[in-house]
Amino acid sequence: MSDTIPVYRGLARAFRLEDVDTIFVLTGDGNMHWEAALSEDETVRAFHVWHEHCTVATASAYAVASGKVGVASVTCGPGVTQLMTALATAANSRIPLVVFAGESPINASWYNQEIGQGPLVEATGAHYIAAHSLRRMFEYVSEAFYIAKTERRPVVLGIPIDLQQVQIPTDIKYVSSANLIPDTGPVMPHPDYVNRVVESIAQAERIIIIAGRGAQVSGARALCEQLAERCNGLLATTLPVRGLFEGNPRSLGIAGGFSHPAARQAFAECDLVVTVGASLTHHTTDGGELFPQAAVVQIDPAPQGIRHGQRIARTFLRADGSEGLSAIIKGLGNAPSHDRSAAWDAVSIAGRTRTEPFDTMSFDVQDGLLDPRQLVNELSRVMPKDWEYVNGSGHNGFFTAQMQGVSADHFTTIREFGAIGNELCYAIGVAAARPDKPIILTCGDGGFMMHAQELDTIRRYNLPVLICVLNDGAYGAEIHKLRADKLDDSGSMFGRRPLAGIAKGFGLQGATITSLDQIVGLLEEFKASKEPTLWDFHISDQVVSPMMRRGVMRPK
Ligand SMILES: Cc1ncc(C[n+]2csc(CCOP(=O)(O)OP(=O)(O)O)c2C)c(N)n1
Ligand SMILES: [Mg+2]
Repeated sequence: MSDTIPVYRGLARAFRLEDVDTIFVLTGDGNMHWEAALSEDETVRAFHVWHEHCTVATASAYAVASGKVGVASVTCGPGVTQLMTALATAANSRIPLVVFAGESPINASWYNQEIGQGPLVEATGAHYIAAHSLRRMFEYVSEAFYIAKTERRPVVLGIPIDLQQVQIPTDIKYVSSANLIPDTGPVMPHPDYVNRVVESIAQAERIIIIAGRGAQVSGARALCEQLAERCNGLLATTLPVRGLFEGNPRSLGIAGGFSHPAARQAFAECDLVVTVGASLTHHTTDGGELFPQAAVVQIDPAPQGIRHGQRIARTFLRADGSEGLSAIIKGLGNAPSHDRSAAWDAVSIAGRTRTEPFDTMSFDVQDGLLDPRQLVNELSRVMPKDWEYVNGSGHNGFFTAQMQGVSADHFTTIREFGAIGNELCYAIGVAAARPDKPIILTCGDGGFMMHAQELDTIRRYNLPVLICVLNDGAYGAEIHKLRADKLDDSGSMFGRRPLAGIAKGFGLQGATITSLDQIVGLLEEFKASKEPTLWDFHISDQVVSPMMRRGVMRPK
């Protein structure tokens, strides 16, 4: 046995020591040796995709669904330039990722794929490590994982192709990122600041608690519910953790542009919003218009005064969600709080979000086409709620986010950079993270077509994905804006392509659905086979979502 190994083998070993068992790859000269060495380990699953964008997009959804660091890999130069949209999305969404990328040979006088990778990557909000020192080679890996985990952002490791081949001694001492991250426990609240929040709550009559991803991660769901119960309050969530309070009679659903009309009314009337692990983005506050009357308290381990250009709160409690809420509930004491039953009938307001339609506007739906609102109601009625739901972007995303009965534990959406085209990738990433569950992907025809080649990846790995395309024959979000501005929409109207046939061409099952009556029978077939399947729902392009009607889906 040789007492030296090439650097790429040492790097593969370092990634294993970072507990990496799933990678999303497109190979080239810059990463193929590392990938092959890593894949020799039978516990490692490599998903090979058709486009580099999809390595990072799939790894992003995998990271969100698994709670681990997502790992993607591409070759240098053109492999890296293809990543810009997916890296910017991951950076905006605060997703921890490590991308193993090659770099052009450091000793070459010329290399045809050379480009300044660092500035490109950094411009997306991701971090770039130019791994040029042999002595530091393995420290770069632990540093990459350290930054990905502690700063919650993507890190691209650029390792020159020729350095990857240099022989090094086998006895590498690798210190993993897990050993470097300070173990300080949850952020505990300061008692003076707990008292301030207790006072704010004591003075308020109509309180709504908004929980975000931070609340979910810190396990604060039950404490949010306890606080709402205690002060006759209501509960809402950000879009990414939609369904966190599923089944709770005080749940209003989503806070923001996607809110139900009854929830909007409650927000307009409330006098205090308490956020838990939610940064109050432009979406969640509906551009600052959702709760103009309310005082805002933010409970977060890293509170922010300004988010997306808006002042979001005046009272802050720096704390982990669970620790903060426990202290507040304790501070409120055992004595009954003042009677807020006359302030509002919270439970019946919340009930209206489930019993009343989310939109009643009438539109001329052409014969043979579906109204997306009725489609969503039917899907809510018949689809199993313990499957995994992945929600896509575009105009359709408003409708599908209104589905009832799906808990946050089974729901994934990544929309922060507003890019379409990731839908199939997100379904693949979630399928990789939750291999025992069928995945229901809802998406638009435009986003689907942008990376339709990944149908083959779904087929090749035999992933139990049911793709539900809400096919309006258009880049729908665009046509509604063009029509509102009285401009020609034909450049965004492609017509309904034969998507079921396209899916069949890739070896999936496919069906065109023009009547809601078809769904139950087709669902039985999918349940029996769990074969990758595409349902092409022909929906009307005439139904305009309330959010679009309010002009929210366009820059202001
Ligand atoms: C990468 C990217 N290109 C263009 C856009 C602009 N855009 C936003 S929504 C949309 C249409 C999406 O069409 P589809 O997926 O069919 O969904 P629909 O709006 O029709 O429901 C487009 C082109 C974008 N957000 N991202
Ligand atoms: Mg469309």
